[in-house]
Amino acid sequence: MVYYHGNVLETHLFDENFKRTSMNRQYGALVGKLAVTEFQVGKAKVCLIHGNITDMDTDAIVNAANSTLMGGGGVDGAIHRKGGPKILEECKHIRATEWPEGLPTGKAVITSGGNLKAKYVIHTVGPIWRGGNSGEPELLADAYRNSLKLAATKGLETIAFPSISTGAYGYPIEKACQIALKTVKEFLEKEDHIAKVAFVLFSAHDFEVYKKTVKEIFR
Ligand code: AR6
Repeated sequence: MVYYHGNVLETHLFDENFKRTSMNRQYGALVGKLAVTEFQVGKAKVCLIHGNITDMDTDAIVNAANSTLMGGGGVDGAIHRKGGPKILEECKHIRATEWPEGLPTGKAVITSGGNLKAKYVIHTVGPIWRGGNSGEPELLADAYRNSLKLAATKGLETIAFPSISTGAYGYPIEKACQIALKTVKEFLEKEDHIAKVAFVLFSAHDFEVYKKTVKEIFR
């Protein structure tokens, strides 16, 4: 079933044949998840996916890391577990050469994807939520913007984001989601090298919040 809300194409993957054919070609391993919502910004497609980012076969997936770059829990742990030791080795090299004191909040660096389907992992550090008056919105926007800039600089065309800062770092999902969507929209309006941005939401609740917010921001 396909629905249009303005420029938002909403596709519900309830039909088995549809799942195996057209969505399979577009989203590969991701089918089998509940739903994908897709919309257009300039030449780029932006989609919302309820799923696991480590399954993505985009050029890059983004890791919600911490400044040590040495791994952790949440999406960071999942990426390192599935991607294998090569990613950590490259992170150690980045720490030793570029960022001996740790990667500052809002910055981004890139490693290979190790054993992941994605060719690269872009590691960024989102802000820890401290009530909203400690520069959190700007720093969260920086994390998205710097990840996109790095992808564009490397000539990458497809990139997948998790919901940065909304797990262990405690950023309220409704507020973080607005920033994530606005920052990506503004970036894509100015930059035409990126062809697809996916937001991969792990929980059904986060996916619903993104679906609701996308209709406000992209109406
Ligand atoms: N795919 C997509 N999203 C995921 C996955 C996954 N496999 N696993 C978790 N999420 P978090 P943060 C979602 O805590 O808040 C780490 O320990 C999760 O549901 O991973 O930026 C780092 O090392 C949540 O919505 O990242 C840092 O120390 C979102 O990813 C710290 O946590 C972000 O949750 C960073 O905290």
